[in-house]
Amino acid sequence: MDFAEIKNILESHDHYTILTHKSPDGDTLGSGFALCDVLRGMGKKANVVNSEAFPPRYGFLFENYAPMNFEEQYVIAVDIADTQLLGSGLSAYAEPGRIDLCIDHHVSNKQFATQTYVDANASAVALILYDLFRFMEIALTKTAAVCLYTGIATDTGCFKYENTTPAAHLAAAGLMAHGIDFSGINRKMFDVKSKGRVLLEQSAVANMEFFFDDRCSMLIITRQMMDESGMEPAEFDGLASIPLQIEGVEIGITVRQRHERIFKVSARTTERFDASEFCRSFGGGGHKRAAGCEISGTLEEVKDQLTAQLRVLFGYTK
Ligand SMILES: [Mn+2]
Repeated sequence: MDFAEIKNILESHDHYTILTHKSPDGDTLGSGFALCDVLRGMGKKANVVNSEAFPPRYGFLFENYAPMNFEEQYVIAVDIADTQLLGSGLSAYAEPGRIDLCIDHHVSNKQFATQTYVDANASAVALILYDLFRFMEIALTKTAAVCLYTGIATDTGCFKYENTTPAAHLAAAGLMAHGIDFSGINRKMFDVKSKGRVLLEQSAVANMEFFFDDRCSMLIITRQMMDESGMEPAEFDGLASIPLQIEGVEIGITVRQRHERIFKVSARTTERFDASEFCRSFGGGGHKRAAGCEISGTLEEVKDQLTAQLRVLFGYTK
């Protein structure tokens, strides 16, 4: 698929539903609302949907958005590598043939849609859309510029991660020219934390565990800790970057309890290890430096499984 084909699709259909992934982040929401804004600007009807309510933390992306009433004719998924990421609220779309087009940047994309555009070198789906809209010669609204900037900024960790490319900076520059409040966006996305979040970080860091001569650190967040923090789900974003902040750590693991015996594992790595490969051994996936998977069992069993795999990776024999 190329941009000309996507342009043709966006021009020739109407009544779009745009799907975003569960536990939504800045890229899926920024991409979804930017695409919706552009489609509506083209005179089309379009809505953005998520498995749950849109998190208030990202409220500035959809403050001017109201859902439209129409019969859906075309379905587009953004930033969704696998139908499992649709979440229970959108699980009906997981049936084959329900999603017409998927625009994504995950190497691990499962090609579940009728047509798929994947650019694994793109820092964010928002960057793909920025380039697509330029190709289509669309004049972006300020709303769309805010959404696309947020998608690129959040997926590159504020232009710090290894996936930050010259293209990401050029797009950010182009979007800044729309007069967006980029410093306000970055403050909201990267600096401001709720009191509950700071207290949760504090207790999680105090109990952080280290393995293999401190080359691996593990942050554990239990249901009880989450309940006590009073945080909304979206506020848990970014916790996974904490273990790798420690000097000498090459693999940072964050284990978050989803249910009694189900744990969501996030891996962050330095250039020495492939996080995506590590998580694939547990049925997950993602990017080279950042990936995730789910493991079931008790916390101790999950930790044992992880350390066994890490032992192999680090080349420790006993
Ligand atoms: Mn993304």
